[in-house]
Amino acid sequence: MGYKVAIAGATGNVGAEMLDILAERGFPADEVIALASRRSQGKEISFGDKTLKVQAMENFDFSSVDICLMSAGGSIAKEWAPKIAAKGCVVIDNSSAWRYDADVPLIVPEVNADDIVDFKKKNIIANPNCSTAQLVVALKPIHEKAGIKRLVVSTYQSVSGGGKEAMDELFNQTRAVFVNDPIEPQKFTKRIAFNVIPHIDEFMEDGYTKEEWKVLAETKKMLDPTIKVTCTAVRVPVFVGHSESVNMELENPLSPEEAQDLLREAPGILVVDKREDGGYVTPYECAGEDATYVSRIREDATVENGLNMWVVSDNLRKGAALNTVQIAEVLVNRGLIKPKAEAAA
Ligand code: 2RA
Repeated sequence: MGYKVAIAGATGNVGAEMLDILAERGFPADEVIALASRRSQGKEISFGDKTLKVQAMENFDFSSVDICLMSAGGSIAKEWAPKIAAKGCVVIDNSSAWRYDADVPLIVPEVNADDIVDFKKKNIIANPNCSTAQLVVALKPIHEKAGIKRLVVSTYQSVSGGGKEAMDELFNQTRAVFVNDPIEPQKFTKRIAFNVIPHIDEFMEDGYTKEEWKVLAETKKMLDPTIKVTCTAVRVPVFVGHSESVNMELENPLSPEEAQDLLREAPGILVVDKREDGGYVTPYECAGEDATYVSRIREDATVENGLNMWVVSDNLRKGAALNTVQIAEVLVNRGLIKPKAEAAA
């Protein structure tokens, strides 16, 4: 007997990827329910070779649902996750609403799958921000072997991280440049076509943005609170795929060759690092892929035990939908939840 799974926010970028990934990976679901706001009620969306009719989340009874994969934004998650969890349905939420709650595990299965047991405290599990998910996958083997003391991260984030409207804005502005139409930024604060913007999410008092703070807070929660982290998060005119320049100061020496070998053995990582023209990855090549790609591994000789690398992944997949489904797989494969229908039979 399989699980009953609901997707809350099924009509968004990430919701659609969640449905695709559940189907691709053959998640053991007997029933998958697509939920969204009342506005989208009745809309049809595809799930594998089936078509699902979107239902309104407001009217939906979660009592018989085992797992809710949620990508509906922070304020909806804040209000709805506890209500859904109270019905005995485990919520795996993709927003930032629950990530920093001490009673909610923040999980990347390749990094800290064992922390998942804490889900019992609130019946909620948080999925990290896209830029942190791929980062910690690449950092974990290095931290285990050589101990990371300090990190300097610069992100190059695609517009899909800002949702469908942000993708449309890049498309429309790019077109406008060629046909000489006026460009008026809407979702972005400045023109994004043929430009880069050093600003993602809101500004905080210390001058950092919330996106940059998330990289700090989430890396510390999942990997090690003693690591010092600083970050600059930048939006770039790429549709899908976040890239990151990562500078590390390690406790112990680790040569680039040793780092390559470690990363090659680590789960979820593909190393493409040929030190020649084109011997590295770009986001365009990683869109639609599941792996976290690592290139340009090299020594930083300006500090003791310094190392640099370039990390790229599909932000809608490993950065969001894939990681959420992988968390659900950990719950199932470790026998942490049983289908409610099985208990009732
Ligand atoms: C972004 N990090 O790229 C966000 C999405 N979670 O805007």
